[in-house]
Amino acid sequence: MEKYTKESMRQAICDKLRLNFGCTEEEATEANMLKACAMVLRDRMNAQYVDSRQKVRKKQLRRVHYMSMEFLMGRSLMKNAYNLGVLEPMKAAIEDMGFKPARIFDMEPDAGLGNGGLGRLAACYLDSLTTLEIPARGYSICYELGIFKQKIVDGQQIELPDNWLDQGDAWLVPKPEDVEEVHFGGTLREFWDGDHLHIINEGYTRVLAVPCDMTIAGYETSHTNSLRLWDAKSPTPIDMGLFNQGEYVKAGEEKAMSEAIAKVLYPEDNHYEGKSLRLRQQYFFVSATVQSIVRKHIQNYGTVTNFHEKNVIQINDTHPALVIPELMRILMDDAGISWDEAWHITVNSVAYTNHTVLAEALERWPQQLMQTLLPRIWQIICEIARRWQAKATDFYRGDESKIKNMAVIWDGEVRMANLCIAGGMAVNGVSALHSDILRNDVFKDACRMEPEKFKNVTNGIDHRRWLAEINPGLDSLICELTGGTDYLRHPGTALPKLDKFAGDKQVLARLGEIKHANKLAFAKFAKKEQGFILNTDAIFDVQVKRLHEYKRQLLNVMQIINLYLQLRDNPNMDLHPHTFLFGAKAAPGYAVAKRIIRLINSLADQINSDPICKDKLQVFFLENYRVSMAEVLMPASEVSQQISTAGKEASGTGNMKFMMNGALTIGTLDGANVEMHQVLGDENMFLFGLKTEEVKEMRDTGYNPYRLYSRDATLHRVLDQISQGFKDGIRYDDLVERLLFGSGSPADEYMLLADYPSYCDAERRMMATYRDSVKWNQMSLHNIARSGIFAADRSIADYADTIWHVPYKK
Ligand code: 26Q
Repeated sequence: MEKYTKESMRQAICDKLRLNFGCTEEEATEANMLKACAMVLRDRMNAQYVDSRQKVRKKQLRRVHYMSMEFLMGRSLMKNAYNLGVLEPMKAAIEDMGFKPARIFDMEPDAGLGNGGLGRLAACYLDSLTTLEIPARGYSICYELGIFKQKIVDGQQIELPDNWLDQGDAWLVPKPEDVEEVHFGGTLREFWDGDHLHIINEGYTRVLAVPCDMTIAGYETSHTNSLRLWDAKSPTPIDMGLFNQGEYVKAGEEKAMSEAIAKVLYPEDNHYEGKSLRLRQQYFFVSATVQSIVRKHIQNYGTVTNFHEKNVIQINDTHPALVIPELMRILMDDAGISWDEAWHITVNSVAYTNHTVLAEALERWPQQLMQTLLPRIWQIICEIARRWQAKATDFYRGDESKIKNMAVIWDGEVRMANLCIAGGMAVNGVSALHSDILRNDVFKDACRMEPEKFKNVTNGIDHRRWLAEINPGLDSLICELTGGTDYLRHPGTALPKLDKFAGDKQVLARLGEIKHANKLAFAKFAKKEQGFILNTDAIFDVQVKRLHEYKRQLLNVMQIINLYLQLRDNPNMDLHPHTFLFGAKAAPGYAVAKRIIRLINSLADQINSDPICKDKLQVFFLENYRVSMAEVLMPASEVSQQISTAGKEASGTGNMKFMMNGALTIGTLDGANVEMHQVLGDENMFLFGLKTEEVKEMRDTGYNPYRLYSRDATLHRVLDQISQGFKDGIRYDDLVERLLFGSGSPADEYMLLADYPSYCDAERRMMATYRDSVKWNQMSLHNIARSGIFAADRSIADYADTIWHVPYKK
């Protein structure tokens, strides 16, 4: 296809404005411009998509189906323009037409169809799947409302609906011709036909699944994939019978029930709640997806017997676990093959990625709910459970505790992780440490029985978005020093070339200048968004991630209070100016997390208004942390806080984004920090805290946070300050109580007090290093140079090699 020039791009945009909005470029609003630009790119991607599909069909390649309840896509205009290689002509054309490109890009709402790490990972993987030319499709739900918008009112989180489709539908193409029908409820009737047992469900409720597709462009390739988002529609607009009886509200109830399925994304992350609507969402998207995959497969091959050779279904956590019984159902009840044949196909098609070891996040659905909502699926799960249990009993010679651990159904609940282990061909963790914990702890017994299923694929991020696109200053420096744009396709081999510039003062100074320019840009953003005045000469010390006790935002708060109290004791203390930035959404029902947000705001209010802190200390809570904010923040960050209790954070991916943008990490040996440490060494990051084994041991031998509190005077002082609160008069005794005594949970469950002294020490080492800007920039350079292992291209290559067994572009 012809490359766009500024002129041809301008013409294309003009045509879109005329045809779709009936306006000229002079009359167009910024919103019109955004949509017109999106349409120009969408046309091009769709044209490529037709060719890609044809090629895949002709070559009969194995396809990857990536199923996830979340795809946190963020914005797409700049990303697509970048991948298509038309970012420059597009910016020039926009400018030529009298608009500011940055303002147009800023108009685009984030597609916030995800909570955090797991959802963003899925989005990064779509980019790499496409760039590596793997035939793939993502599947999810077209939520009307994405992750809530966070407002801070009087220091507290308020949730507002995120109606992203108002402005953000420009990338979606409805495909009504590919509609699927999903059935809920009903009763089963069994009958024999010769020697074949038929199982029929009668009296079920129908919901239509209508696909809305988003085309995905790769970098430097014409290969194109897509993300299929299912929208829920009722097959009947209204119940005419009820309507005619004058029951107007009742007449519309069924429609409302159906359409509620795609209304809203559940905002809990790393926490499971057994809500029936959530289970409906899961089955809705699973059933529509599996039906559509099997239908296409039969169209192409005329049989299901080779299904597993031509398809692989990767499931993002257990949320789509019902693919296993659903695929069994379709193969047996619709395609008419036997249990054994269907099982062979299923266990060779489905692979499961685990993202958490937190017990409260493992999905367990009540049998009652499963049985009434999905009677046939329940039947199949029972049979899977029975056979799996027989296998385990045989293997472990009836050892009750092992059989209990591995059970798919236990105590009236369906355990989704065990279902995935039984019915999948692979189970992978998302970092080396996490995969070890799965093998040796969480899924130990299953792993002994089927060790070959257990794999590791360390997470990665789309480095083209998270470095090149958002940090153009750093991108140019890298290109200059490594000899071109090779790093965009081969970061693992190109970025290490930067290491040899560690002694080059000029390069180090430029790195410092780039960071400073990015800090100014973020300060401008924070001023515009929230009216904050950031000190751009201060260290930008950042903790952004979902709010959760295990992530220990409170530990960071404790350390800041300590610093503040020291400054109060000694206002002339020699302290390099320090700006602490927090960003975090709390699940709306997570009261403790919300209290911590309020505490951060109370502390910020105190410190930012205390004259003693002027030009020295600042604390800000960034409202509504999201993908598009991270894109401005990552390039400006200098310190990355990755301080979870060892063994709790499966991987982390924010840690990788900071590293790639040259921030230095203060962190525990948790998740992917372990692998970061392997490439960086002690000398290029600030490690602290208990290791996974030590955490366990301390728990087992009786951890006593109260003793630490009574014996450590600074710790005592910090916690008392939290209890008492700050100038706004709000006390936080509840949080301190939770640390010292626990309340329904173990005291200091995440061991903040145990790690506190070592954390303060790491902070001191970091501040001392910051004074030596040459040293700092050297470390920063090494971080960038060695971040190549965290590119999503590497993760996808690992999946392709070890789990999917599909070829890809090298
Ligand atoms: C489950 C049932 C009902 C309602 C909600 C949920 C639910 C939703 C989202 C459970 C968990 C999540 C999200 C989990 C998540 O984001 N985990 C993170 O995944 C990242 C990518 O692998 C890792 O880097 C993080 O360590 C992990 O916390």
